[in-house]
Amino acid sequence: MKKKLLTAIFVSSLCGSMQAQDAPHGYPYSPVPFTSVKVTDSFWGQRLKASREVTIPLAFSKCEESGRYENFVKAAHPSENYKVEGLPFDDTDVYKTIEGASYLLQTYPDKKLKSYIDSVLAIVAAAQEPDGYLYTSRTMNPKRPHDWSGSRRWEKVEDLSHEFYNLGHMVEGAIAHYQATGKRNFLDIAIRYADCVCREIGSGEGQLVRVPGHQIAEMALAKLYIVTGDQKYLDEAKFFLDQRGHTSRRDAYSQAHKPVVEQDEAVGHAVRATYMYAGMADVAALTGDTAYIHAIDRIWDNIVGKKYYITGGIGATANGEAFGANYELPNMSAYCETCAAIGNVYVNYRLFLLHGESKYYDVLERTLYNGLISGVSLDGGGFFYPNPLESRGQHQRQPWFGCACCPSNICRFIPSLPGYVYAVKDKDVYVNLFMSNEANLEVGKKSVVLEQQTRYPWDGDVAVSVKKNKVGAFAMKIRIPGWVRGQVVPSDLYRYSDGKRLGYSVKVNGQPVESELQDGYFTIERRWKKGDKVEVHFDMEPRVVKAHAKVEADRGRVAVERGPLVYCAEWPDNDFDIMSVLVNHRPQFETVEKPDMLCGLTEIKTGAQVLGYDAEGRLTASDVELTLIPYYAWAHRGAGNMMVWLPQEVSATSPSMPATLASESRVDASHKTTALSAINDRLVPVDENDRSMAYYHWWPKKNSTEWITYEFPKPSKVSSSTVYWFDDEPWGGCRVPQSWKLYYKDEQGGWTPVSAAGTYGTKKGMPNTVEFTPVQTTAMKLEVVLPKDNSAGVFEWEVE
Ligand code: FUB
Ligand code: ZN
Repeated sequence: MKKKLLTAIFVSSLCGSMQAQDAPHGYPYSPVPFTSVKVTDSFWGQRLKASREVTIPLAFSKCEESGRYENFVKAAHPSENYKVEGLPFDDTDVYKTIEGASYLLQTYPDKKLKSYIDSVLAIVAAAQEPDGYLYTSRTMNPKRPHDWSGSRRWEKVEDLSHEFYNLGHMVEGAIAHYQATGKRNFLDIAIRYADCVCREIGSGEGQLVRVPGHQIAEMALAKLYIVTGDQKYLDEAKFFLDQRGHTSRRDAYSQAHKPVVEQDEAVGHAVRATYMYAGMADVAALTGDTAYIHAIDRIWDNIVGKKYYITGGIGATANGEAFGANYELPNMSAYCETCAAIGNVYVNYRLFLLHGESKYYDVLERTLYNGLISGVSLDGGGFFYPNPLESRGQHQRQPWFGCACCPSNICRFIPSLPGYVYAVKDKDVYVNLFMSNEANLEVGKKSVVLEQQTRYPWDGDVAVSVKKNKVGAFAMKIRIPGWVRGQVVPSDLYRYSDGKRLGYSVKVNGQPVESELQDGYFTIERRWKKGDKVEVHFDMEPRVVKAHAKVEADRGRVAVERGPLVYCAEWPDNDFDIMSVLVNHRPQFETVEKPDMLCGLTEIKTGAQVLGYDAEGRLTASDVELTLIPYYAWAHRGAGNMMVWLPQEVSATSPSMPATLASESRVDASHKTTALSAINDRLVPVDENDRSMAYYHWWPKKNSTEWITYEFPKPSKVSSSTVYWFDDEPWGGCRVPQSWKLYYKDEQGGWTPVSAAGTYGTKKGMPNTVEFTPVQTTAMKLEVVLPKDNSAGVFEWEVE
């Protein structure tokens, strides 16, 4: 029997349009949907505007121009002639962009956008197979589907096919669209695909037992259960969780090394992991299964205690886009995928909804203001996939990627942000985030309208006024952030090292009030009247942070924060090499408001020294004023150096090295990227396993002959050259080359091979030196034959 859809009022998308007290989501603390919160803030208003005016239109146009729509058209008319290209989850970028656009529609009705989405959905619907299966990477050419898809449905779903991942994003997008428009054209497609999966996957007779290779279907199916009331979707979500670790897939990369309820460490692919933890929270809330909750509590402790960047990023390593070992938090090579930051927000939000403690919002806020929004440029049109904490200029935001998971996740996350500001439990109203807004809340089934005014994160004054109150007495619970309470994160991973104590105060109608903090909240319980005003003041000063001694990458270094923002040093603000800086042991700070810079920000200035060498090679130190900007604002003014963890001990600095022939040369290469500067930056790995240095690579090219050239500043005599090869086995696509060779520019301007004395070595991450008969020349060429099945890369190429 077809179930009747629950009306929109009962529908929760956890930030969808459910009204608080209906709580079919099962969480003890109820979300306040983003549709109830009108953001009037300048900081977040700017981001929301950029999302509406740039990010989402851009993503739609990229879906169109990159052939993602075309894939659906092809699937509607399959042919053995189609070569299935791209990635088998390209369909999800379409779903995710529709999801973001649907959130916009709820706040900004737009007929044109609505009908554009309808036209896309018509194409999507036509691609669906009669039994509901919708996966263009197979349907367009079932005989020769995508390489990652397997020859039959679900054959590689635990590996790389992403069939369930596509389902998950489809369902999320479809629910958002249904809630925004009341139309079922997307929801029905998603229900048909979900039904197909529920029919074919399970423990019943004739069904296959499979779990998602990439999680998200767990969260999505739980939501589909809430929307439809159909128990089978919740059962399927639970089945996916409970079978994990029991099928043939049993590795840490996909969090299948143990049954989920036995896990206690965050491991493997960080996006997959966070989506799974969020799904566990949703299913736990709906089923009351506390074993899931105990597991995610343990995993959360592990993340915030050992695997969490100061910027709120997670997933330390590019190897498998994954969590690293405990305390493995490198800076330059930090992966910190934007999607993982979004996943981390999902997890912490849900843990708050389960436990009601402010520490989850402390983590959420840190991620949100730093490592998440760094993932999108201020104008909304450029994206980071990894969000490193240090750069030599090799990282720049891009308008789109072949693998576009991050931009399309930004599409759906930013418009949903207003839904994270408040929560309600019975007659308690939680003020969790600080941004100017007007919110229409349901408290004890009655309406309460609050207005929040603040310049946060630039200052710590927040005013909350009661505009309407039909409920009478209720408790307003204001989160006192960890950064005010002297706690960088809810663990000993980071600590303030400046000995300062910040304070806060709260007034009601101008009168100071006191409260013992409960779970991190300041509670004001009273019979509120229209016009009542709460004024909260948080002291906001620059703070110095040190990392746990076990975090090797941060030893001898400090980070600077102010309020919820982490700061960094970036090249355009400092006319010296910031990589050679040494921060004073007792730094004094000055803050400077820059209303016209990068959408308006507050800079921090502090005294420091830069270290270098004089002509005779003696160490020199000069006094400088170091300027810091918020981390999220970096990489908006061209390519160059950036650093979050600033050396404070001499052992951590890298004094500017004397120039070398290579560093003074003009570099060119067969594959032009912003990483070219890594080739002659004078930084080499410490050993074969050190991947923390910047590198240049030719990926995804393979089995071809590539080159790099140095054009010297003046004719020079050279007789030796050293290459440090980059190799990211087993996960990455680069290996040491098949072979390589050196050439010099001869007098006729041609390339002549050098007369090498020894062999051209290919040890990874180690010096491979070739001596040759000296030549007087203006340029050198490094010719590289890439491995047959992989690409190659270099950390450094030296010439002497
Ligand atoms: O596999 C789908 C998405 O692509 C993942 O979430 C990202 O990490 C990227 O690998
Ligand atoms: Zn991503």
